[in-house]
Amino acid sequence: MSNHSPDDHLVLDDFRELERIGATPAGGVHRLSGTPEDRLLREWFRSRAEDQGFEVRVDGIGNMFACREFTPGAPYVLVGSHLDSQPLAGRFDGAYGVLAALHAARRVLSRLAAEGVSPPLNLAVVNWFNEEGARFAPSLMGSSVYAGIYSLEDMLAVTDLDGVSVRDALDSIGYRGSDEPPRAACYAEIHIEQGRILEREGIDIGVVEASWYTQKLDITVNGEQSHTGATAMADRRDALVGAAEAVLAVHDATLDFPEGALVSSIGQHVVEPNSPIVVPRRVHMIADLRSADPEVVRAARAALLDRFAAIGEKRRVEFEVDDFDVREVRRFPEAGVSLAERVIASEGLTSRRLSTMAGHDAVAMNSIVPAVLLFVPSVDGVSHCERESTEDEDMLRGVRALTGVVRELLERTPGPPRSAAR
Ligand code: HGY
Ligand code: MN
Ligand code: MN
Repeated sequence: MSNHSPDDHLVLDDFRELERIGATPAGGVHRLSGTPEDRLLREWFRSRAEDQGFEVRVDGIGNMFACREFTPGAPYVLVGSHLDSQPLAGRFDGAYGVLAALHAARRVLSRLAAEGVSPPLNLAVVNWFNEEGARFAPSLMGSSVYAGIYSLEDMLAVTDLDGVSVRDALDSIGYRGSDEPPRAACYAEIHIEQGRILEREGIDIGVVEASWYTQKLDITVNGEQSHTGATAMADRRDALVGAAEAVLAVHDATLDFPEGALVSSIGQHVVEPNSPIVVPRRVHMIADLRSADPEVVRAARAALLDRFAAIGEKRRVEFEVDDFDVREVRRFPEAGVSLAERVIASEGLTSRRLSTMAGHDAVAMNSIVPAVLLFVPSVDGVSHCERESTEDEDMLRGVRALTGVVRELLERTPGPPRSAAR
């Protein structure tokens, strides 16, 4: 017999239902933005929110806000994460945070009713559009439009590899809304760590104090299309051979720095025309560079541009390289970090501060309002893969921590707006 309370069972039962949407045979999920799976996720979110008496709004980029007003005209404590996933990925990334936010909100409503209190701030649970940036780049898209980092029109015009636009994808699932989103006073999010620190140190909750510097390189390698059988080797200008050397150069760039200082990979590449009898004319690739220190990424980027020029010379191909999805290092407000530490300790849980290498909607929101980002342990530290996992007990501890943080935030925000908040 499990020692879970009926309320804990509500959380776990909900997660078991959520993980069935877009489930893959290998135990993961495949839930790309703007797909039929995304629509099912949104309907799940809407039904859970409306069951609790929240009013659901959908804004122009498909962000969903389950709103509860306590004080007319007051700004909102936003709490949430994302329901979209990477391809063939994990059940927990983002989805756990939305589930936890819905249940933390439910528990806070009960506490407020029991206390007979109507807080000065309002509450909204958020499902952000396209946090993952898998089908439509860049990542953190919905929260970045909300934060004014990207324009709505530019993001609606972004297309996937098949040429489908964000606008058409959202229209195809009926979720390109027109509601005015709630005005944020502050933001809270809980997420799986996607690293090994909490598990290795046996810590219950991570409190994020800073986010890494990250950027993408949009790389195009241009060669010349020719016959793989009839063209003399000396006459070939093979874009894929040049791209292959560039992939290794991006990976090996990390060797020029201390262990762990830089992480880099090329995760996506498209070969044209991708025929077995044609020497490739063009390869388009996206490189992801991240470091706690912006100077490390900048130095690696400069060295890579030199390497690409040398590879182009040697392989007689041309490189075009553009920067995008650049995210500066941002510190989370100390007032929010210490508020979270206090709440977590009052719950009898342990915590430690750490940085996030991965991007999260809280990183975008932290650019406009005070944000609090919490982590729960990841089994083996893996994520963006089907064996991604977090233990039930850790999920439940996270809901307890988030509930306490949201209850506190409804009384006071941890610091002033960071810029022109909505
Ligand atoms: O960008 C990120 O790190 C996130 O996983 N989308
Ligand atoms: Mn995520
Ligand atoms: Mn992710």
